[in-house]
Amino acid sequence: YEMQRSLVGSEMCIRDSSQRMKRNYTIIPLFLLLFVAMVACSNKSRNNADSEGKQPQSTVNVPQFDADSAYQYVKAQVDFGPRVPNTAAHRACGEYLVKKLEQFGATVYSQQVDLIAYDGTLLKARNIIGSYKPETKKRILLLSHWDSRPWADADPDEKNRHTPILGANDGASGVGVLLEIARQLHKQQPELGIDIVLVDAEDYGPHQSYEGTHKEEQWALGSQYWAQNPHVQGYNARFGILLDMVGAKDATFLYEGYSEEFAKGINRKVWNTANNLGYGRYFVKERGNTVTDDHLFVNRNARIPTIDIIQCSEETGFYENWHTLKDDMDGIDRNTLKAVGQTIMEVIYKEK
Ligand code: AHN
Ligand code: ZN
Repeated sequence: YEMQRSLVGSEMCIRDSSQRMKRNYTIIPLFLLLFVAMVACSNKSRNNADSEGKQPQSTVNVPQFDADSAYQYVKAQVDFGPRVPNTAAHRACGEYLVKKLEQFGATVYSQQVDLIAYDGTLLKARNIIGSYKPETKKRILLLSHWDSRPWADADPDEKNRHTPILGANDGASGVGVLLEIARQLHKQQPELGIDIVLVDAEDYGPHQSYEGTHKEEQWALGSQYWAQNPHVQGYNARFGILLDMVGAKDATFLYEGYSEEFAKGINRKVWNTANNLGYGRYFVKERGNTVTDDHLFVNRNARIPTIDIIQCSEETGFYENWHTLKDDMDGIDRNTLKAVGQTIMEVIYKEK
């Protein structure tokens, strides 16, 4: 309001002085004053640039990833309820994700496709892609699945094993981190183009009680579709990073097997970056499990070297509340979101 008032005021000043111009020459010192002010201003901004970075071309300022913001994006998804394909919550969350990526200035692609699950269920699936600098050839791919598992088939309580899960960590955490990265990308773009690919129908793999054959192709249906039908023809990226279960307190991320096989150098780049930032207690430089996850099909079918940042543990293999009804917001810790988010920010903004 104050700003508007002063604007109106200065406008009136100009009108007043132009009327005076016809009568006398007081306008000349006014122009002089304006000129001096303009020179002073331009010097000031140049001085600021000098003091902030001596060589603006060689130093990149990596923005700060806001973990509170990421946490809110995780919660917003969980608040829809389980995001199981063919449900109203799933459709509403899909709309929310498209809206957020648009709000954050991405070029948004939506792939709506019918996919057939292992048990014959037709899934109304939707891959959602947000692209930054879509015209740029040099690109980085960031992925996470946004659906949640239809059943808590790993729940310790047998009667819960056919109830859908909230997937706060398994699903929403990775997407929450990527939405916060999108918000940062809107404010300041890195040199490379970035594609945020939110894949659907990752977690509709066979129920633990399923008697038929278990195959890896029964998982990650959305990423399999995307790898064979990318959002733009001939799509390629220098490398990809998949986020899966990146929000639990004291999570540890180890070198996952397929990531080592297909993209060892990217694993080293990311883990070294994390350790240099002081996140070595999360990014532990040890070999972990081999996991059938979205990155497998991106590596195999799209042939983009892609790693999986996924929580591993000795006891259960994954996150302790994996595929249980306890995978809710209580398991989400901002410090872990920050460690993962800031590491990815560092990697994507430093890439030349
Ligand atoms: C399998 O259980 C075969 N893969 C785990 C991939 C996954 C499920 N990630 C999250 N949920
Ligand atoms: Zn899962």
